Amino acid sequence: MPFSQIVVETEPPIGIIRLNRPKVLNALNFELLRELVEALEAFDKDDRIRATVLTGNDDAFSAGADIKELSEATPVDLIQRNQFALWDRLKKTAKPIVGAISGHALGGGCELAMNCDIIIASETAKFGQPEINIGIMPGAGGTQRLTRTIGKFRAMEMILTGQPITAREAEKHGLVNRIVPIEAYFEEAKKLAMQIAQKAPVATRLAKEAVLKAFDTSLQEGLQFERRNFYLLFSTQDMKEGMKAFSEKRPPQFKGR
Ligand code: CO8
Repeated sequence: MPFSQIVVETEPPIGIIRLNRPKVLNALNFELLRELVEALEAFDKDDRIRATVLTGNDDAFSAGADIKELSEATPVDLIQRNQFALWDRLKKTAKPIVGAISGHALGGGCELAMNCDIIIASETAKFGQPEINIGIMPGAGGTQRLTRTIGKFRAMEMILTGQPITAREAEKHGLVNRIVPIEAYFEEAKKLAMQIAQKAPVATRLAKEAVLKAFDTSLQEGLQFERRNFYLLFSTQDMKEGMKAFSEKRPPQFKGR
């Protein structure tokens, strides 16, 4: 599949997607988002791939929506382009995504980071929702995901002042899993993706789905959802294999069946 705004690599069992518009700090234009969603959907269908690392470059994960593309847009343009349909598809990615984030993660870039399942940040990473500085507000989930992740008061300050936070602050407030030196963040993310990729694929998928449910259901509904997924795993060959391997004191051979 030819891509012009991202670089896609496979190192089975992991896939790697790099945002690749370095001259504009990986600003998210429509084309980039479309390619990103297509690449993630292709990985979801590819049995060789079990987890993805999503990254930018050392200076920028992404500085947000492409302001040049947005500046002339009318509400009708936005509706016709239907960019949000791409964000909805992104949200449905089934396999785990580990974000390897360095430099700017701003606006839509911060929102994209929050669509990852785990975030490894370099010590230079900066997270922010600066939309207010250009007369708009977060539009791809920032007001909701940031608030649920770091709490109302911190989210309110970031969104109303537009002031970014450092990697250290992000770590302290639970917006990233951990910070590593800039030379190591990508490798660390790959290592983590590789670790996840060794697990039973169906269990991984259903567990991710159940954790994400916690964002938009009541506890009771979430628990029911979790239980259904739990039951479902007892119909997989991998469940039998995992438990047999434990008894036989050997590593399991998961097949994704
Ligand atoms: N869009 C387009 N171009 C950008 C963007 C962007 N978001 N960010 C940086 N660039 C470009 C600059 O224009 C510049 O290009 P050129 O060299 O041609 O002038 C190049 O990247 C380098 O940028 P700077 O010279 O500004 O680099 P600095 O190191 O001086 O500053 C900053 C870095 C602080 C990151 C600065 O570039 C900046 O403030 N960027 C804008 C950040 C921002 O406001 N992001 C939010 C955008 S709005 C948004 O994300 C809404 C999401 C809603 C999603 C729903 C979509 C429908």
